[in-house]
Amino acid sequence: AELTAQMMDDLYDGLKEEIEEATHILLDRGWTPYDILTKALVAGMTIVGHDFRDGILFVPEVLLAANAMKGGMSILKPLLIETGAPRMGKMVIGTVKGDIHDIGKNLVAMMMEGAGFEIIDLGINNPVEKYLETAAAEGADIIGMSALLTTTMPYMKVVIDTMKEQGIRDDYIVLVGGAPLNEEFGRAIGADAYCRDAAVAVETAKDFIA
Ligand code: B1M
Repeated sequence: AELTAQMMDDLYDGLKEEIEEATHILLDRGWTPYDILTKALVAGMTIVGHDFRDGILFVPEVLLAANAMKGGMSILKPLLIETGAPRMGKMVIGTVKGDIHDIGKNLVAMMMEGAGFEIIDLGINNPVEKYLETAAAEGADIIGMSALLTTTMPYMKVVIDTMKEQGIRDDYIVLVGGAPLNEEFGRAIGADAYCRDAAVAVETAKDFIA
């Protein structure tokens, strides 16, 4: 518990090497990758988010914190994705146009991969064409969209409406997520489901594929 508190402080201060070191220590102590992610890294980023909102932290500091978080995530990634899980299906995932937040999306991609899904990660700032062309070319089962800004989340509806116009809406399971979204928004834009976090995304995807 002391070490996780220290990690939250180090994340806040953007200390990447310290985060990496502590991640290794917790693994050595037998922590699961998922617990390290949620109880140390995501918990720490939540505090950063509050102080960012309140004008105590600014973009440069938050970038450093994000960079430190990614350091920890890159250690956990191989552990999360190496499973004997049977192949479940294919998902194209990306952050929507105008939005460059990618930590949550990366986490979802990692956990989905660990659960046996094949992931095509489109990265950030994706226009509708990118989602739809890739999904068609790859024969994807699921399209996943992430948005962290209230100004970019409406773009998810643009993607779904375009799918309807092209008559391909029902060819894919559409899952959406990101901090400013909620269940009601997901329903309103015509997504198949809103996923609160990465674990819910995995469970939801499994339910739809089964
Ligand atoms: Co930004 N930012 N940011 N930011 N940033 C937020 C989102 C904000 C809430 C901060 C705040 O004010 N409290 C605020 C948005 C306010 C609003 O829209 N109402 C905000 C703002 C304003 C901005 C800028 C506009 C700031 C500026 O320039 N003035 C700017 C926008 C740039 C742009 O995108 N065009 C900006 C920039 C940045 C940084 C670059 C500095 C950095 C991003 C670095 C990066 O991602 N590589 C950053 C960060 C780090 C944040 C906060 C602090 C943390 C986000 C994060 O990584 N969380 C964030 C505060 C917050 O969210 N409370 C904030 C950890 C992550 C694990 O959680 O992403 O929620 P999350 O993902 C979760 C779930 O949401 C879900 O599962 C994940 C794992 O459990 N999920 C999905 C997410 N995507 C999913 C997709 C799915 C399923 C589930 O698909 C199926």
